[in-house]
Amino acid sequence: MAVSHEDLRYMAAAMRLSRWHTGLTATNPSVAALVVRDGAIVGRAVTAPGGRPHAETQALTEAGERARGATLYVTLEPCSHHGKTPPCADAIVKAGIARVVVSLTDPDPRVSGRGLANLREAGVAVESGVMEEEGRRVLSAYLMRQTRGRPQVILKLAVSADGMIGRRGDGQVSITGPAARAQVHVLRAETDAILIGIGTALADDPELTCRTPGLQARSPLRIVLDRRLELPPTSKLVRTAREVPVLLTSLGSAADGSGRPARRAALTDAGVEVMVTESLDMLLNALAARGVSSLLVEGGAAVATSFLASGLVHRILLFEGAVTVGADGIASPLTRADIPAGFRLLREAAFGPDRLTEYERSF
Ligand code: AOF
Ligand code: ZN
Repeated sequence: MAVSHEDLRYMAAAMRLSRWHTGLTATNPSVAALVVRDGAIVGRAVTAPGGRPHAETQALTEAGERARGATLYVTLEPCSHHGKTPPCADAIVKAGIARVVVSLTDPDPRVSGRGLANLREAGVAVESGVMEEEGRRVLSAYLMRQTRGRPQVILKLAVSADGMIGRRGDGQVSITGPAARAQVHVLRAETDAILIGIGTALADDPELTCRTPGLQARSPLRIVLDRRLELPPTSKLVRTAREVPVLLTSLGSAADGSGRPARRAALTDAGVEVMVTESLDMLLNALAARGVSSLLVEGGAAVATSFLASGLVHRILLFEGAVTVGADGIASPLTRADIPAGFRLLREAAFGPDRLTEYERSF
């Protein structure tokens, strides 16, 4: 059976639903499933927080007997492996689903086409590749970790009208207003980890948590590039390390970080994890290995420059504020006029007086 207009409509609905748990399902992607029978949705679900149960089994439970003969829409190939839960493909067959419409096949080596093959063998009609481009975007972080062994890197910059990202010295300056800041908090909730340099940590004493009402439980792992372990034990990051994890990474020579045992001990006693890696590449590999699929890079200029220079950035979010910083400003490593080659415009949006331009690079 060919893909109908109705199939596209339900798959689009499933894509929207899947975003609901982005950032909440740990190493598992946030997948959505809809059971549709006689033009009505009789079961709908998204991968549960923490990653289990999977979307399909929950949607089938909701549908109950109505699943018999129905169509299941799912954003990722149903799993075929006995992991922490039994295979979704088996549950689909058992529930009597007649047709399964899928966007992407699952690159997890335990699945990788076997979910679809098992369904077909059991006599279920399968349509895959439906809205595949949108599916790739929605699941881009998971795909990056599974296929490249690295998290998807999102670089966020807030640039003033005169091209600055901050002010030298003590004078703090707010480049964007409350609406843009709220958007950044939502972004933090959707990403698995957030990274800043020690310069920004010392200058701003940020908390880097998600403080949007209702989303606080989604704060990401907080990472500071801190070669000499300079983050003060009195900083907000260290003081909250037991509630939301903090990872200090000492890049480059192992000597600096590990050569300061007293500092290291004070930090680890406060619940901070210290990791020595030789390069950004190795840091990203280590993060992916522990299940981090997306990394938000938030500052400052030196960190942004080194990520851009090493070609590790997949998405750029450029917030442009209406304020002017002036001569003592810190110039942004990037403005709309010099977005690196290979990035294409994804969307533009306004947040109060501020403007967001988002770019992505394909890999
Ligand atoms: C599905 N439906 O909703 C999701 C799936 O550790 P486990 O056993 O939970 O397996 C994790 C893998 O399951 C993950 O790598 C991915 O292949 C798949 N995710 N599969 O059928 C879902 N979230
Ligand atoms: Zn499953």
